[in-house]
Amino acid sequence: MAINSNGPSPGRFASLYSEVQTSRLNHPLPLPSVLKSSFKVVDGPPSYAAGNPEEIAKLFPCLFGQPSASLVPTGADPSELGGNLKIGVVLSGGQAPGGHNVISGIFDYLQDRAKGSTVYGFRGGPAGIMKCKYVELTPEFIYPYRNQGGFDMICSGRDKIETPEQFKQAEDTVTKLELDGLVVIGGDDSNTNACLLAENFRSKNMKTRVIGCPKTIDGDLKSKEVPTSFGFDTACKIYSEMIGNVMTDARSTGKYYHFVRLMGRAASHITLECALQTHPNITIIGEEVSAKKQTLKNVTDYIVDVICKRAELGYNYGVILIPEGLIDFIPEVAKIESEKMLISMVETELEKRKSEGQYAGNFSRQSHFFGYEGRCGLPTNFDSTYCYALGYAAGVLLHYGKTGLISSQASHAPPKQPPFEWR
Ligand code: FBP
Repeated sequence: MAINSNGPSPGRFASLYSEVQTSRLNHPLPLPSVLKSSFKVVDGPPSYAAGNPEEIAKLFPCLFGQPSASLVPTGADPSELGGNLKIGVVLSGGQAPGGHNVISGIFDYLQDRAKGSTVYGFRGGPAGIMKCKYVELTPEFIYPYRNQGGFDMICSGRDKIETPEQFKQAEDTVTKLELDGLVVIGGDDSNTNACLLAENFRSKNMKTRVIGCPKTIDGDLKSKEVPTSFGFDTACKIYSEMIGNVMTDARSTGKYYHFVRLMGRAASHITLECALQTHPNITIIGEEVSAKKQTLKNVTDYIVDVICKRAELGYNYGVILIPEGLIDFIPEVAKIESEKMLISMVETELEKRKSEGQYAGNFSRQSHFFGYEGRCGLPTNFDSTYCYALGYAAGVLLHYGKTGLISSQASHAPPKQPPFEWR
């Protein structure tokens, strides 16, 4: 049974799924045109390091400088390469909408072009590789997760394969399962770890190849070659809807300032994107605070200045976005709930200004943290399609014996219809 358009009827899941989830099961997943017909993999430019190339070359003596790979349309059919591959897949790090579709894409590629192949899902993240905890993925097992949020198909974890003992455990597992390939679906740390695994297997002449897929809602795993990480699009749209609701609430009552902290520990990309989508009254961007060497007092004063100006106009309400990682950008304070700390500092400063006759408004506030709500939502059409293509392409790369590469989709020409021109 194929999972593509002729999987089990979504009606089977009606008792478990909402109407929306059931309708998402049937949402079509168009592949980029190059993946739909005959193609071959050709070598691209050699890999390089954006910084510290000498150090990185020493860490990856087998892989550094190897060529990247691109897919080009041709008369060749990858099915001719033969099948019977054994592939493992692992979800690593924080959840991001679309992970299930990456797995569906890998699985469908193997069903379409390498028949007779087997896919194992490692349970609970990299720990599943080290402990050899896995499940064999079948069409029936995978299908209900198609276009659904979360990582619950095989679950994730934040363990890393770092020590010599852990590398040995990973070697034992891939040897026991006779894996031809392993796909690591993860963020920057996880993909670095994937590359170390690839280097380790290659240096020992093991047959297992490793391919990464770029995931993180934080949106900070990107480069010229990797236009975006999956999950960012969905998470920002979910948060933006919630922020929009809070903005409407604020305007409806005219009563509160809402301080909204948004997920994104090391980067403020989510906060910036949500600000662009919703236009709140104030947005604090951690990288900007850091670049301007601002202190907490500077940030507080900026917020208080805006609140005072709005009060003069008769507006004693508003919405303020704060990135989760703000405190990491201001080294002077420890890790605490930044929105609550800012509220307290803003209240103190407003009281001071009131006593000095500089502020005559009313200040009531609410605090929010929008984080986990956005990590497991139903993937948007973009993330659904992007992830499916990422997984499909990861299957191609492994079929062609590639290792130490990250699967990527990019548009080389302004697309008429988004997914079809991706390569
Ligand atoms: P990944 O980089 O692994 O995708 O996770 C990043 C993140 O979304 C951060 O923004 C957030 O602070 C963190 O996960 C929280 O995750 P948890 O509480 O599950 O460790």
